[in-house]
Amino acid sequence: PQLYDKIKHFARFPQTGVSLRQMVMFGQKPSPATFFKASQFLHEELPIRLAHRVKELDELPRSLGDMPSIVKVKNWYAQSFQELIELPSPVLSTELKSSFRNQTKSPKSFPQSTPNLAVPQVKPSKNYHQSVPIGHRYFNNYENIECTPPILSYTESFVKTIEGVKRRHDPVVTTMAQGIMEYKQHRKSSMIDADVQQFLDRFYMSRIGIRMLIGQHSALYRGPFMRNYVGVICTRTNIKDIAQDAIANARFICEDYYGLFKAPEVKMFCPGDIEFMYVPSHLNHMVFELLKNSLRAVVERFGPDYEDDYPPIKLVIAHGKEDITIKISDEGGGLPRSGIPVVWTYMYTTAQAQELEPEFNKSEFKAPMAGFGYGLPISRLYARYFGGDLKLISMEGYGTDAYLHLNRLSNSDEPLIM
Ligand code: W6P
Repeated sequence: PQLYDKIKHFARFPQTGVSLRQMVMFGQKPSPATFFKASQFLHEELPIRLAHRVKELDELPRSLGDMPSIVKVKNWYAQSFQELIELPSPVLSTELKSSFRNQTKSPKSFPQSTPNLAVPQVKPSKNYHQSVPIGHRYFNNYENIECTPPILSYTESFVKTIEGVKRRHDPVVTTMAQGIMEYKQHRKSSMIDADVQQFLDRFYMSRIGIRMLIGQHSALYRGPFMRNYVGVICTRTNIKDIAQDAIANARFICEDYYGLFKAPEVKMFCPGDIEFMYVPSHLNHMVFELLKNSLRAVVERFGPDYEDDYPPIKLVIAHGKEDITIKISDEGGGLPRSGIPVVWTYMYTTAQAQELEPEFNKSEFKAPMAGFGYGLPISRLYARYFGGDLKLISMEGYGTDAYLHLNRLSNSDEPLIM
């Protein structure tokens, strides 16, 4: 009741998108002050994003919103919201926000949610060039922020809190899928499929963003600190290496699933080494997903006894000024044009949604090779999240081409609908 008032309040503020480039610039010289600033940003941004989700889950038609699994998910969002706003935070100074916030989108005043600590910790230090630890106070010598023990312990507990939030939400995709199945069994057709589809696209896109921000922050804080990495972003992602890795994994899964000695070959065509800024786990996830679909189509078209004669799958990588595109072509018989939209829907599929989390540990489950899971729609959201896209073109009776476009400039803002 009181919590829901706060949620309503926070849901009135616009979400602030962060581009890949901004994430890299912000995380490049991590210092205690950087973590503090980033924590302050996230400490107001995450509750806003969570509140938008709770509100939207709350406003779903009863026939869907009252499904037990959907209620469960909503409660996770509300609980995470509460944990964040109840975590005491040092006073927010306005200029800290400007490093991320787009002024035009900013509301006039920010929610005064978090109880302020008694000590005024944030204060520009004029003599920052002389900064040294004095007594119990630590001065950072280039960021103009005093890193006092309360600041450092705030940063620490904030990271712990958001890591807990991320863990709590691990089962969201599977639980939502369960909720959709509950709705399908019990539906009095109040919500048409297209609306469910749009809602889920928005919901999962938002989830990708929240998890990216949390994952990035936690990786910047805890490491591992690897060369060419800023948090979970690799500034020199080698697309060929990732494709090779995804090919090996997808073929292995295919052999395992169909009991084959040799899965269809995947021939890669890549002009030299292409490096760009991206999140390797996202990329691996998308390419792996597409390859599994192609492999399945080929094996199921020609049958398991065709083992040595499968037509190879072609993987072509192209790079232009704007885009890097990966095309994956199979001769798996294709899909009728009328079947293409179905590939992107969440409604027609049977569970097994977990396969499509990038962090998902493959060894824990036996890989589902069969049927369209949530794999393709969620992969398309991953592509779109950083300004790319995923398209399918099919020649019924021959095969399918999948085009994965990745935005090479990486300065597109996060897509934040609502
Ligand atoms: C198919 C169906 C499909 C979906 C996604 C990617 C590739 C393919 N091939 O036959």
